[in-house]
Amino acid sequence: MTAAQVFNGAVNVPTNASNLATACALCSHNCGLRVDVADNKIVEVRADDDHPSTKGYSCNKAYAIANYVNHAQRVTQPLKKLADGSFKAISWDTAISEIAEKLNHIRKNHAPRSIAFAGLGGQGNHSSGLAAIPLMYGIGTPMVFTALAQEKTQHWLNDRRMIRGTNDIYLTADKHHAKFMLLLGTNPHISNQGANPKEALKQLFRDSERRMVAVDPRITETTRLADRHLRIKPAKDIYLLLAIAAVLVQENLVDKPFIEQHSVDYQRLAQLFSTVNVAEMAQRCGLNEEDVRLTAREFGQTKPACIALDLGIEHSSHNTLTSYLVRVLLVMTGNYGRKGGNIFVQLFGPNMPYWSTMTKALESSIESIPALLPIPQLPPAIIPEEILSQHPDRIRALICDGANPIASYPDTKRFKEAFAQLDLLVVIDPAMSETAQMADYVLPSCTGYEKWEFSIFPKDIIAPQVRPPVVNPIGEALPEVEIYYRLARAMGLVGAAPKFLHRLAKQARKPLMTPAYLAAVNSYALASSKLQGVGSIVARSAFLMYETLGKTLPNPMLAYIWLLTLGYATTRRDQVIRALPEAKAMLNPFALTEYLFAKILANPQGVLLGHYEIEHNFEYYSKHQDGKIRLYFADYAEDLSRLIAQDVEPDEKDYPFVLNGGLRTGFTANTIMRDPSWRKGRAIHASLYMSEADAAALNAKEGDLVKISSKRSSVIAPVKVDKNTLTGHLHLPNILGQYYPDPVTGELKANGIAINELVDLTDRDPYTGCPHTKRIRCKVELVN
Ligand SMILES: Nc1nc2c(c(=O)[nH]1)N[C@H]1C(S)=C(S)[C@@H](COP(=O)(O)OP(=O)(O)OC[C@H]3O[C@@H](n4cnc5c(=O)[nH]c(N)nc54)[C@H](O)[C@@H]3O)O[C@H]1N2
Ligand SMILES: Nc1nc2c(c(=O)[nH]1)N[C@H]1C(S)=C(S)[C@@H](COP(=O)(O)OP(=O)(O)OC[C@H]3O[C@@H](n4cnc5c(=O)[nH]c(N)nc54)[C@H](O)[C@@H]3O)O[C@H]1N2
Ligand code: SF4
Ligand SMILES: [Mo]
Repeated sequence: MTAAQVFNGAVNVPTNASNLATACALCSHNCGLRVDVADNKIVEVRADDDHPSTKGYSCNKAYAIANYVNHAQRVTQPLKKLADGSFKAISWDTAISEIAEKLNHIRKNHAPRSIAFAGLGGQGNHSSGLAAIPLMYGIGTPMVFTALAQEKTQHWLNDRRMIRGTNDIYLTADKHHAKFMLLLGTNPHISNQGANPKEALKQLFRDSERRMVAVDPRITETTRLADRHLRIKPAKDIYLLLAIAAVLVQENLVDKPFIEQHSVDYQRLAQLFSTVNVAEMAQRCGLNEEDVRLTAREFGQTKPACIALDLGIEHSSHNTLTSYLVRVLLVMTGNYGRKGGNIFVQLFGPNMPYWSTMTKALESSIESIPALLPIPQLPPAIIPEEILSQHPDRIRALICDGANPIASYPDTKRFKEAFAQLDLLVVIDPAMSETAQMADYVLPSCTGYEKWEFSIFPKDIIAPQVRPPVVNPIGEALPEVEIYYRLARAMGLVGAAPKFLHRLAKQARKPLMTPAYLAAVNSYALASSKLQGVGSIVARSAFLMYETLGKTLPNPMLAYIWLLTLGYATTRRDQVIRALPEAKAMLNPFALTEYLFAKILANPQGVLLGHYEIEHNFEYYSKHQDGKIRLYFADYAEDLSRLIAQDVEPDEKDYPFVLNGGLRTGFTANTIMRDPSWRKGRAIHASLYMSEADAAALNAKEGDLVKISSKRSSVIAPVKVDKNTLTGHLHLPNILGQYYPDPVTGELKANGIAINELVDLTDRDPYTGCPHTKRIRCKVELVN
């Protein structure tokens, strides 16, 4: 059967061209780039001065983007696994119809929620979500798992609790305006997290009036720029935050007017903090009490002050509580939602409604949390138990797109066991990843340089970059949005759009006609919906727009971008006017939509479309009627009291080391790069960083092989004697367990260390299910 299609995948870009605007998709900074192309390959890469936010910045990794596109493991045709475990190339039509039939079978004979989605990893290619989420809505399943949900959802949970924060916002340190910055568990100098962090750090360093305190067990490129470096014992940050809160209360350093005007229930918290023994907390952290007190005083007395934190905290102990305490400290000092303190930034798109209901997973007590998507997300750590569950609605089919769970989700063995029990595993990926190798079907996606793409990470300004492809796709690769459309059609979730919608679509961008088109799409979606529920109508509308409006645009994917622009223009007009005063005259929101959309299309290097409200920032995003910040939550207070009373995670004699299982270095990019040769010519990268004292105690020299064992498993790595590493602490770079063919023998060879074999998926945050990849307890032995 021929599958319905909108787009055949051909983008027809010139095979030789220069100075094409694009973006780096190797980390969340998404630097604007210019590339030259010869013979359909990226041959030159330069940072783009015209990118509205990154303004000519890039790091060394940008020059390696061509290695992400061209390598020996590209999937060029849809593949189906045969009984003997080998893969056979099949046509798109066969792949789509077989997968659709299997999904429908599971949906009808079991439950919609037996179908799950895992993905939206990667760092700069997020267009797939624009159609994957409608497909999940159409199927009627809430089972969506993403890397983000195991990294940042604690923040959304706390923003929900404190200000009814919605899933399009994210609290971030305003590094550029802060006079004092407390940095916890992040190395922005290398990871490039936040808006132009290197520039911000440099400015802070040079200005004698501004100070920075970095909290990190390791001496890093960032801590070297700090005025004070607190070399905290790994995973003890919660006690440092408690100590700072205690000093603020006990020494009366809080911003009373801010607290009284903007929050409720502070007194109950103050009472709790007044009982904290600062000296004891400092001791638990392995820090000098005076340094802790000085830090707290500086933080309390310097305004504005911000707190930056990242994965060193987010994948470590008590990460929901650390995220909460950071917010409490910001409120206590009047730096919450204030310029130079921490401010909320947001996605390009509509002002989202507050989502009051959350879905509970079947086996674990984890609830899905709305985060950066118009659908709640669940943490990957619970996938295996949700597959292996005895519940009749357990997960039976998984669509995995833009993620490599076998390498990057916690507890590899449990993932392999669980995946073996699936009725259907579909992987959509440009590369034959470790997960793709386990799949029943592998569908070749274009890379982020072969399709229209956009990246979603919020920046310091609202400046979407929607980038056209710079090279033609390899083989039969398709963009994900087209794959999902075809699946939706083949599953019968949506039918072909009627002629009148196509006719109206041609006029849809004329402001006077936009409402007519939108109304027609929605009412047709409603009327033709055989299925129940709002989700199926949303799904139908999305796919109908892709088909109808999409056909009128340079690429059908742009229909989704138009929809985002419409949402943004109609609900965030004030932000537009702050950046583009000329927009004031455009009173018709559909005229404004068209104005902004035309700008997006005309500026593939990215375009400024809005400025945030930073003076009354949290008020702008608060959805509480009274606008007040909620500070006290009984469950958190109970947990904190327990932690104040004792260190709940004492050292373990049999596993004396704490391993940071995923240090960012200048040569890591999660599992996006397949061919390890982009790191060639330099030292061994996937090695175990160990202090001189620990190496000496083990009698290990640089390059010696050691066995690292956790309660779950063991891995082998060469030693790197690192004078920057704290004794008792270990680091492995986040070069995860990937296997790439040897250029001579063709045999698959390990190119990193399978760190997630060591991680126990039950060792996770009780509120959000975030794993503890930064706090892996282990022992180390020399391999002879
Ligand atoms: N032990 C340990 N585990 C970790 C971490 C750690 O530090 N330590 N870090 C965690 C963090 S913070 C993150 S963000 C996650 C990331 O983990 P994942 O969510 O797995 O994301 P990536 O590693 O970026 O995987 C990207 C996959 O997408 C594919 N891909 C690339 N481009 C495209 C595209 O355009 N379309 C599609 N469909 N696929 C594409 C790649 O080939 C690759 O297979 O890893 C987490 N896992
Ligand atoms: N070069 C590069 N950049 C990247 C990525 C990449 O793969 N490579 N990945 C991107 C992604 S997905 C993410 S999520 C970010 C992560 O970005 P970051 O969080 O900035 O980077 P990490 O190296 O994971 O960890 C930061 C610091 O945490 C410290 N740390 C470890 N344990 C503890 C602890 O218990 N307490 C404290 N206070 N500090 C601790 C480490 O020593 C390290 O210096 O990076 C992004 N940028
Ligand atoms: S890896 Fe990150 S910081 Fe480096 S060029 Fe790419 S997006 Fe920019
Ligand atoms: Mo991440």
